[in-house]
Amino acid sequence: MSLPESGNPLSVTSADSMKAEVFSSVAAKTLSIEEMEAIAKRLRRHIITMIGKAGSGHPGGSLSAVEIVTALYFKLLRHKPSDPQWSDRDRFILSKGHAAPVLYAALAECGYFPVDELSTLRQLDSRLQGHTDRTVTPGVEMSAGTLGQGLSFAIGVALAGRLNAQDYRVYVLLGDGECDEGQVWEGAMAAAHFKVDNLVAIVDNNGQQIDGWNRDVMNLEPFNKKWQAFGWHVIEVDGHNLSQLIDAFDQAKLVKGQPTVIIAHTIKGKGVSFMENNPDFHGKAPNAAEVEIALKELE
Ligand SMILES: Cc1ncc(C[n+]2csc(CCOP(=O)(O)OP(=O)(O)O)c2C)c(N)n1
Repeated sequence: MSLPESGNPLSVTSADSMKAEVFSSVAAKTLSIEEMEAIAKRLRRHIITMIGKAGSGHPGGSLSAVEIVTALYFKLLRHKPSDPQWSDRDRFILSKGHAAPVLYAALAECGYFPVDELSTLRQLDSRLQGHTDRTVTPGVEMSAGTLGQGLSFAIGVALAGRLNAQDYRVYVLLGDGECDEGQVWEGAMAAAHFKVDNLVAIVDNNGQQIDGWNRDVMNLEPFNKKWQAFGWHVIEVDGHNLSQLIDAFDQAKLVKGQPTVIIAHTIKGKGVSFMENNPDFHGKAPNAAEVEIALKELE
């Protein structure tokens, strides 16, 4: 399948919306790793461009999550961009709401709203605010920004699916720094207690948070063992390796009676040399010259 340079790889020109839906899901399932890598690169370009234009935002933690979000939206999730509220959709919940740009980039590329709209990031009256707002943005499941809440929210959504006998799955993306929040561990206990096996948490384990390295701010190790001790099935992957991510998501589907967490080892600022592992770009926009260099690196 050949992908257009920009625009919606999953969109079709047919006027028949039913056909379009079928095409969307089939096309997403059949994308090759190379095609998904091309999408990942496009998401990175969108992130840099929109944050650069806005003059504020969070590039580091958006760039580290690109492959995680790509694997979900372009391979794993059962969703209908033309019907964001479709009741049987799989749910993706971005708990680290400051990484909104990576979600907006994926939603636009899937066709939830026009790619051009990405340039309105953080403007007054835009549907794309700095932190996610489920009341205005098609495809956004949770209003976030206050760290620590997404796992609890996701457990509620997953339990609702169970109560309603729906077979959708729930994916929630947490930051590793976010795991300093006590509410994350209350949620972890509850999810295991209630055997919420339609829930997968992914931790974007980029090693850093707002003030620098986690090991200096609040040591999380032994992270894997903590999740295990709380009753979770734990998988560790290279969070920039799409094949490993897809395998992990597939493996999680087979786990019964307990929730799964995927600890995705990533690099903050991945893909842009001067942003990689650089806490300065946690919450700072690149200036015009930096945008130019970054886009050159992402050609
Ligand atoms: C409850 C709460 N406390 C503090 C903040 C400010 N804040 C925004 S991002 C961030 C660091 C988050 O680190 P991490 O979860 O590792 O995100 P990433 O490094 O992936 O961007 C902090 C402390 C917040 N948004 N919410």
